[in-house]
Amino acid sequence: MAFSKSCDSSLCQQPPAQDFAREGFVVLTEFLDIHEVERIRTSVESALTLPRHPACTRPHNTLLPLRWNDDIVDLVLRFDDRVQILSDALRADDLKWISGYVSIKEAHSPALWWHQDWWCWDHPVSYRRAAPQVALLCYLTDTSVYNGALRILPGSHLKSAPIHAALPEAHGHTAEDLEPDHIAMDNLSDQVTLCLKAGDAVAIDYRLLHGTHGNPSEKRRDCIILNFAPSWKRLPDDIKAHLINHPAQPSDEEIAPASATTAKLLPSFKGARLSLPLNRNAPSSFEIVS
Ligand SMILES: O=C(O)CCC(=O)C(=O)O
Repeated sequence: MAFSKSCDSSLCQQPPAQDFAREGFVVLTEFLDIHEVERIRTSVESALTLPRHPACTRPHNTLLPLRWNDDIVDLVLRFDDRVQILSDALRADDLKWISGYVSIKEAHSPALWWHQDWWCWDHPVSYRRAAPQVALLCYLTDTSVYNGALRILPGSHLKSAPIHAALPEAHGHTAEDLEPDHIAMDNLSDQVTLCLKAGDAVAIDYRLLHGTHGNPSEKRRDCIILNFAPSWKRLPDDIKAHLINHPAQPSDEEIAPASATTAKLLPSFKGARLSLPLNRNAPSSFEIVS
């Protein structure tokens, strides 16, 4: 099997109907043009030369945090029409940017285990149909099952699947000890693998189960992740107070957003910032109907 092989059509599925609310994901092809991809790649190379916090390296995946005034965030979000494309695809009524990361799948790295990113499963907002948070993943390289393509389980944001009961905590340390043959590392019969081109993006509900194929290739695979609240105005105050407290957001002393578009996307909240207790474990059995 040639690891440099591009997407094998027998292994990469065409995504099903693009209904974000129902499926929990939506693909945005050619979200970035190739010149922007090149510029972002250059910025990623510089970011990689800076000292890194050890917490950013988790098994089989390195995350470099981005802040509101980072040029990579500005490069992705600087155009109103592009932000509108994202907003329309999500049917967002008050889209706000929360945080961002460069997500790296190193060469020769095994799969990233099945997980979801929602962090507050004890809160009633978790059981609304509408996504409380969304991750936009913008790929800087063509991806395939041979270099860390994303795999997702459609609909798993609204209804548990048998695998929910077997998963370690999403960003916890128990995942470090997973054997390669653990179910959390394996292919699932209902999964969809998204073999995307450099410049394509996919937006996923934070509650959606996802992971990546391994990257047995010789080359690093990079992705920019930007996280949003699609309906900031409808979020409960305690969730807003927690999100506005994210280190990626401007502190009380920081002003002057990098560009007008980025400024419009920053959330505002008049109350005090707070840190809610985290629960990253989805119930092993749930169904969200209303
Ligand atoms: O880098 C990717 O393709 C996925 C990263 C991911 O699943 C995550 O950061 O939650």
